[in-house]
Amino acid sequence: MSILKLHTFNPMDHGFRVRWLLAEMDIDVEIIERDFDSIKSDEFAKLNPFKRIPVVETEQGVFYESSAICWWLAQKYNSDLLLSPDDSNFPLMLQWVFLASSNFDSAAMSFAIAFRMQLNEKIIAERKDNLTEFLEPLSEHFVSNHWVLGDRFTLPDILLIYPIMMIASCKGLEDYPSLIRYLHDFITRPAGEFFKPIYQSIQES
Ligand SMILES: N[C@@H](CCC(=O)N[C@@H](CS)C(=O)NCC(=O)O)C(=O)O
Repeated sequence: MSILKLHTFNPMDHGFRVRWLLAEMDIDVEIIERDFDSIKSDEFAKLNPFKRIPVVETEQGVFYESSAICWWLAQKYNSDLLLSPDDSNFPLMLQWVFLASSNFDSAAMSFAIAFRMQLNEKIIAERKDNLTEFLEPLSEHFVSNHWVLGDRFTLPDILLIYPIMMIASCKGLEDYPSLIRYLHDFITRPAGEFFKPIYQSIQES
């Protein structure tokens, strides 16, 4: 039995990051599928008072916030997806971890929610427009960099791909071929086996 339990939505949510990281590290996880009503319950509030997922239950306690969970797990299992603080690129890695977890993530979710809930076209267009200031520099970055830190695949790639994938699933990536290339290279990594049926269902939805 796995020592880790991950509360997550079907087909996916920010818990995607945790699942992917664990797959990269070849660590088992027990998935506890949740729906929107169940995460708004008093019972779930005992796990996360903010009533959001993902949440992990571990031998060290119960935690939420996908990027924090990923950082902790990568460090706990000594993953080479994290640079050492002595590495000259460490601050750069940190910069991308926060970029992937803050404004860009919020802007991407805001667009994806509007698109999926079929809010009025003006709102969808506005939220898509708000993404441009992120997508343009990102797209430029991935013209000359294979991964976030060049040739080396690291944790911020796992964090960054979630909002990029959500945008792609809402037809928001068509104008950015380098980001389509990045997404493709990411989801075809060996760790992505578990994800193939999930990705297909997102594309079809
Ligand atoms: N910053 C949080 C975001 C968590 C989050 O917003 N999760 C969404 C699912 S992807 C959720 O629980 N939504 C429920 C709601 O908005 O009420 C993280 O990275 O874990």
